Amino acid sequence: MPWPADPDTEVFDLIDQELERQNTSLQLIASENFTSPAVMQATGSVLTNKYSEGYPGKRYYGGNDVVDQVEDLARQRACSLFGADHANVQPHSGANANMGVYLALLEPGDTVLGLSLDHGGHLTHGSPVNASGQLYHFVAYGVTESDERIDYDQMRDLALQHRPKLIVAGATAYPRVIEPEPIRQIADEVGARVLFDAAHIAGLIAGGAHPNPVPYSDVVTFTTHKTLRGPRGGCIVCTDELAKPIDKAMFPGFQGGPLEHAIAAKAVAFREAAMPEFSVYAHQVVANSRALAAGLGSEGFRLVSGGTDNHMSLVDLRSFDADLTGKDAQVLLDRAGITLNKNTIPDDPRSPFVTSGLRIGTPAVTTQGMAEPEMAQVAELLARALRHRDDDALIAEVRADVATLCSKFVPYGS
Ligand code: DSN
Repeated sequence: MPWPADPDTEVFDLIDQELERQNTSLQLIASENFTSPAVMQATGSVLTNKYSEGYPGKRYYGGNDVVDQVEDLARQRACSLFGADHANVQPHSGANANMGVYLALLEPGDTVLGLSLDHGGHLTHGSPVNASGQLYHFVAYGVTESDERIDYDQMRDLALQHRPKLIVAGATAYPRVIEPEPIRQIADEVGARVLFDAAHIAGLIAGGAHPNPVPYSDVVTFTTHKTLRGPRGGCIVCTDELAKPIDKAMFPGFQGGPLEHAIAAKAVAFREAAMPEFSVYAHQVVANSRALAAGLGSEGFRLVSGGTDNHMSLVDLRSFDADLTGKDAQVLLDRAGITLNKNTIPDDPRSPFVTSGLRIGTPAVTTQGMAEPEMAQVAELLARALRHRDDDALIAEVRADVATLCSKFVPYGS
């Protein structure tokens, strides 16, 4: 039975449209990036055809000699990149990686500390609408009111009060360095384990631009598609002691067959991230983020915590325009060719669907070669669009200027 000869124009026309969108507009979503052609080649490879439930050397299906080598390579490269004892490269996503860790380390009802969602934490760090918050007793720590940075004193107080089995570090909307050492100290004081969710900053860690949490953590989870610039997926690295329970939790505990095409692409990305050029990239992501934050500050936006140490800024729109919500700003900026996401700011008076803030990231624009001068332009374009949001002609003008800027830095040119 041959495959259809006629091209599926419905789907492939849409993919062409998405390519055009990515090539001609600004991608400022902090959790997105432009992955390499080699990563995409592996993702689109014949490995997608293979069932390989289990782990290298212990599969439930035949024909896995090659797949075993692929997965071993990915595991070795992940360990070497982050200086870890053991890696599990099978999580389909960061959320799955976190849930796999909980399954390995916790019993339902166990107490866990995690960063509050509205202070920058993640759904899987105990949100009541997520399985993590429904299965385990999460207690939230937050950022200080004064400087909007993680409140390690509060974390310690809560740890002493609640005696958690696990402390979850890491964030999805936090623009500062997260120090792994004080978290380890607090955990040791109360006999807790540490899970560091490095989803956002994995690439900054790999490139040496942020401290490596591996020596201070029992387990580190991350996604491979954000600053790390690999395929969409997750990964867990851990101590030798936890290798068996973590592997057992991911499969057969939580997931079925691994996506070996994605695992091959993760291996490709780990190799790329170990290269000296990637360190230059990671440092430039931060330099660009600082330049963008400075530009946004000059345009009248208040930056949560006063600035950034990583790949993102969290912008409080109220200083720019008290009536402008994150929701409206996101929709308007989409029209101007500037893609980003609305985000709550600490203690946001508006709901997570409306928000008073925007999250703005530099991983993708840095990959396409933009540097500090372009970040100043991006800040100006963004402010201009929001300032003239009722003027269609001016929005169209910003859209044209965005396209001109992007035409000098086309990520996927011919
Ligand atoms: N959706 C991811 C992010 O944008 O941060 C987190 O899961």
